[in-house]
Amino acid sequence: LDKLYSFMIRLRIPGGVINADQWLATHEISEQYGTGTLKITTRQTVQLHGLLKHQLRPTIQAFNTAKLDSIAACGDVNRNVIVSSHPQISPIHKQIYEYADKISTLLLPKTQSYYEVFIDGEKIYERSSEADPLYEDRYLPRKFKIGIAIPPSNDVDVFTNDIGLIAIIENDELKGFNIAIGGGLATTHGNPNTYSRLATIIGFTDTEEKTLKAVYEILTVQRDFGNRVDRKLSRLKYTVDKLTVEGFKKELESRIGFEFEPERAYKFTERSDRFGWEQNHQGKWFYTLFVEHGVVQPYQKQFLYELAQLKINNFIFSGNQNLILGEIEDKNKVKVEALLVEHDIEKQVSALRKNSMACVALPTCPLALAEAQRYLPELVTKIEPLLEKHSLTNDEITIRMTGCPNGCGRPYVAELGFVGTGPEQYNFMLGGDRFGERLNKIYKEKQTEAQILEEVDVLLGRYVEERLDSETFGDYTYRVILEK
Ligand code: SRM
Ligand code: SF4
Repeated sequence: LDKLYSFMIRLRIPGGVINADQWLATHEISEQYGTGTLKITTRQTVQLHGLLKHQLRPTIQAFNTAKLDSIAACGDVNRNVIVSSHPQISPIHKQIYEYADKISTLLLPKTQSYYEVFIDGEKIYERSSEADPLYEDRYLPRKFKIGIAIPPSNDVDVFTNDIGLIAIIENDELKGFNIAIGGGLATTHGNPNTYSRLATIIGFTDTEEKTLKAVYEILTVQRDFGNRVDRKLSRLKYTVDKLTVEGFKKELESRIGFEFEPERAYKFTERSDRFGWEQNHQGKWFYTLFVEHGVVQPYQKQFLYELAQLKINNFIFSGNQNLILGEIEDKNKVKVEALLVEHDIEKQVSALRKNSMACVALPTCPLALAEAQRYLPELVTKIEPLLEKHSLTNDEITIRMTGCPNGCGRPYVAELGFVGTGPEQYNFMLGGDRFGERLNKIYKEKQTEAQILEEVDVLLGRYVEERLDSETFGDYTYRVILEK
């Protein structure tokens, strides 16, 4: 008898877009194997939990048949590449979105073991012939993440990625990308050498060739200079600080053979998803569905299954753990609307809840010290009356929670951040801005629910009294509360 191992599978979906057939396959696979729950992650993909060891192969094979895979969704390699998810943001969204796929493919490990182990068991290459010029024989020192933002939206929290690309668009034409390096969020309680860091822009590239080359070589610098002794200090952010930004850039430019142009101007003015109906420049419709912390509820799952059967839209996962029903022709909108009504999908949700994010945490995450996705909905319910009391119900304050300091729900760039320290206790973080351009800081340590609610009440009251014109909650707490 073997132990009853249970696994989680996370798909690699660059840019987070799948078609209706792939949704149907994912639905059916989740019904057949695992817990039945589909969980949308903060990096535009889905996870299935609770797969038993003997279910792994058939699950991965079924995904493979649907042209979906989980290669490099975990491990010391480049992870799922994310890109601003709302195609209606820009008429050239598709062009930029394609970079996610190109970058993901460029940085895939060359090993064929995945197919050997999970798909047909056939040895495709001799190991010696599996040359991998990028990862060589040692992979990267640590996981690696890339995000592409399409201003004005920073829904991917671009500066929290190891590499952040910011699309520079002028007159609906893609001019190139500002390239930022060294973002990363995780800290470790009690280890002062660990820290969150927002990526630093090092310059601009104007062609696809130059952009891809720069991205590729940033990984080779990290491969060659990254810390391979202490995994707590091995992300790119520490390598950048060790070499200094200028030193890193110099090493990079010597590898790419050209110098970066100065960064170009851009502006982020939004980060949350655009819920409900929106239309793009071609008249196609997009409907953004709120999925609290990415956990697709049974009634939503049934709705999505029936919708997918009509094959009139695609499915786009957002970096905020929500789902966009995309590319709907005008003539088909009414069919989607009918299903939305039939399944009672459209619920009244407060602005705070819509802007909330939580990581998986308990019971499946082995690193969790406290609850997150199972508890944040309850905490938000308790904060909502306080918002009403201070006439802030429609204020789009961001609130994020994680069960430990690894930061999977990106709480360090929220206006209200809660980072688990132990059962029912959280570090209370304040001062992040609304659009993900400033880290927050610890305001109070190890807070219980009662303490959190008391503090939030006072802070909201003071905010209403003392804010400057159109000052956001995050900017106010940064200016007034953290200053002191
Ligand atoms: Fe994460 C580890 C879940 C996004 C930083 N993360 C984990 C593991 C795999 C726990 C483990 O190692 O055993 C979690 C699985 C829990 C479970 O039961 O499913 C887990 N991370 C998640 C997801 C599912 C959270 C969610 O609720 O959406 C996100 C999956 C993203 C994806 O699709 O690839 C997720 N993780 C993030 C993010 C946010 C992001 O990337 O935008 C971060 C912070 C950003 C960063 O990387 O700095 C993040 N996860 C970590 C870390 C700390 C890494 C570090 O630099 O030290 C770990 C632990 C580790 O790697 O050792 C971790
Ligand atoms: Fe697990 Fe911590 Fe990530 Fe939450 S932040 S999913 S508790 S590793």
